[in-house]
Amino acid sequence: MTNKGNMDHEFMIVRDVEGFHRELDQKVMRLQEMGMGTKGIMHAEELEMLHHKYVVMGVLKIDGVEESEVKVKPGERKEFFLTLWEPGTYYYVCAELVGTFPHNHIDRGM
Ligand SMILES: [Cu+2]
Repeated sequence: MTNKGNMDHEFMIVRDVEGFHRELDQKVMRLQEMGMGTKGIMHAEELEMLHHKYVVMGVLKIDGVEESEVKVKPGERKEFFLTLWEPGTYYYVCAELVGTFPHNHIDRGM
């Protein structure tokens, strides 16, 4: 995967994309109401926890190492292996907030 854009992106696999999207929006809104700034929210532990709640684990590997997501910086290229063990519907999303804050990249169709 190559990031040809000028913003950070990530690739993660989720099953409940609507639940993740909704909770992400709600959490960002709640942190804003609490007075947290943009940078603080982008690096908030609460959002990281939300990623962990929804991400499908055990399906992504980079250089043989299991990862929960693939992060790519502008211009960066990363090769990874995706193995889905169970049949079903999976979604690949980018929940980054950079460049779209307070919205996330899922809102932009990523
Ligand atoms: Cu993105």
